[in-house]
Amino acid sequence: MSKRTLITSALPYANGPIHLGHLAGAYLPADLYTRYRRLRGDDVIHICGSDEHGVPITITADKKGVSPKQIVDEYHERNKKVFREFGIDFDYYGRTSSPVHHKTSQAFFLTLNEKGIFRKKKEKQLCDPETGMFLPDRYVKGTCPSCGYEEAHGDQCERCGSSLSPLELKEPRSTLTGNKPELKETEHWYLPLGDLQPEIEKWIDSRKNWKPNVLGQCRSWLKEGLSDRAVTRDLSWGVPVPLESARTKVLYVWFDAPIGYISATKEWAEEQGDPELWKTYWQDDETELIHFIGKDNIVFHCIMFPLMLLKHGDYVLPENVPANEFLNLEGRKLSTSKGWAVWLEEYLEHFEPDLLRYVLGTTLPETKDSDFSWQDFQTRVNSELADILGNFLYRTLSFTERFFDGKVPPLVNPNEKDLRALKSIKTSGEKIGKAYEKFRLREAIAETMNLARIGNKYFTETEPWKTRKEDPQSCANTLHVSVQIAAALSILFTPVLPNKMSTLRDQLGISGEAAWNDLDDSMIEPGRKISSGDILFTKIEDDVIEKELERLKRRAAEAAEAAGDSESEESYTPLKKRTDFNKFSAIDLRVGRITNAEEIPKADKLLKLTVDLGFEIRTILAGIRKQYDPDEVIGRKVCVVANLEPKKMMGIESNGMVLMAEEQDGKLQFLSTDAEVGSPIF
Ligand code: B3M
Ligand code: ZN
Repeated sequence: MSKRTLITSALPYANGPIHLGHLAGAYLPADLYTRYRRLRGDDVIHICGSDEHGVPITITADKKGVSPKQIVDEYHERNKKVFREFGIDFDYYGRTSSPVHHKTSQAFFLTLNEKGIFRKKKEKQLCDPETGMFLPDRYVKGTCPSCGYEEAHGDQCERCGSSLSPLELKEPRSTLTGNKPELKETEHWYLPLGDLQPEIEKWIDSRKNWKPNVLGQCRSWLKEGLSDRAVTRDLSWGVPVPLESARTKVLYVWFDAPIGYISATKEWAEEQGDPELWKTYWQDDETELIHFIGKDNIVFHCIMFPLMLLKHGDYVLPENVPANEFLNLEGRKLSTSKGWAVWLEEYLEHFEPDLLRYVLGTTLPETKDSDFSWQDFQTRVNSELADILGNFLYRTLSFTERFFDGKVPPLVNPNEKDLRALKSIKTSGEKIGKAYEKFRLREAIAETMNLARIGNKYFTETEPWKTRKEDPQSCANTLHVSVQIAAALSILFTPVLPNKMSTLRDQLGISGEAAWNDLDDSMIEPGRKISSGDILFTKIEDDVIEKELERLKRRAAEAAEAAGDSESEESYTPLKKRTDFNKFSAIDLRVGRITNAEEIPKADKLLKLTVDLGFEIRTILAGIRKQYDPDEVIGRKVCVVANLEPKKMMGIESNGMVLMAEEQDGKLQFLSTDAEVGSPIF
């Protein structure tokens, strides 16, 4: 294990408020992980800050008719504040407009320049014919050359994640005027990614324990071949290029922003009264650098920034980049311009931070896109936080208070059940720790809740309300064991529910910060006075959730009206990446008829279908039970994927797949046909 860990979270653009998508992508996972490592007593710092440069900022400023500085000043403060209120525990929250950052990124550029890394190229660039302005990055939109998405930005396609340059876009248009851009000559400094590809490829191949979604993305870009990237821009907002010959140019925002991690660490060290301290985090090989980001930032953190660091030579490279996929909201892609988002400031007006930390933590888009819904929020708060964790803690504490004078009873002659419950503290702790280490945060949280579930079940099964009279020692043992589990939870849940666990620790009379090393099955000595205090989690009523849904829908409708469209096109599932005809025709689709359908015990989503394909009879499992009764589907003609590898589910081998169409509201419809059973579909 390395000596120290430097954790960074993507620097959010200071051009708008923080919403749930930001939190799920980078900040909450980074915070959970950091808090876990702190619990373990590791030397770890968590660095973040505002990204205050680049076209996203100037476009917002243009739209609002104010200066870029006014925009970043406002959102830097707001975002810093809301992160703090939500409990995102940064050691330092910097900003890229700071003098330290300007100096640091300019020095970085000069080092690479002096080492001869850049290639200077005179090239024709897109320019708006009406305003005469060059159109870098998001000043142009057009069709993505990789996936065909028509709304791709000049620097990146948000659908397939490809990093682009404006000249690569098909059918480009200026976002300033909508005009077709013209070409005008200008000179820029390029990072020659094409030539450097073998170096980065070698480095990526040497990475261990990276998430498959991250490695997969990197490998697919490398396979396509990297193209050179300009690191300078013809703009007036940004870090000035520190060269006489480039007086009117600034650094590309994706060149300076990641260096912001270094600048912010310098400022943090300054604040610690030890200005050189940043060097141990950035220049000592025993530092482990971990970048938490959303998937749209992978190319910059896994290819471009590591290459910059490598070529500079003075810095450590990232150990891991556990990027997350995207969070959808109520089944739709999140979109701030379409009003389809939940902003953190707004959330905090109505609910406590810990509730969202838990619910979002259990639905993080770790391996694939995931969905946040208010209904799910309510269900998880009510049936997990309140009914399991809250109920267990409240029963334990109030029972001890009422019947044992608030004093934790001793454990005498424990039985099998008592010992098993006590043992689960250690086994849970191990599982939870392992999951955190592997960045499997959802699993870590689920395992933590599982310990509360074990405690709650133990309490119910040992029936202390009965044994209180019949067998007082057994009742005392139940309370002793339950209190120990509660104490363990006060440590294990700290990363997720820092505020609630601090209250719980007060109730249990535990002083000092939670520490993993204290985790034990006898943390609370017999005789210790505890107090039940307030109920930690209360249930959320239906009307509260309805209000949130209404607010969301109202805002989306307002945004649609303002934009002049009655139906937002992004309410449809975005199109997948293009595929070639050969891949498509490798799939054998056939017409089939469902001849029998039955439910499968314990599988509440599946129906077991018998499907006649004409030439053979198949058993196929379909995830439609929630919407269809067996009787409704028998006799239907359906489209079947007939050459899929068989797959075993619930002990039954499923041999094919029945195609379904999913409507906007999640309703599944069969694809029906009049064709004869057995007919191929193409
Ligand atoms: N500001 C993009 C984003 O907010 C960018 C991240 C910079 S990290 C160095 O998604
Ligand atoms: Zn694309």
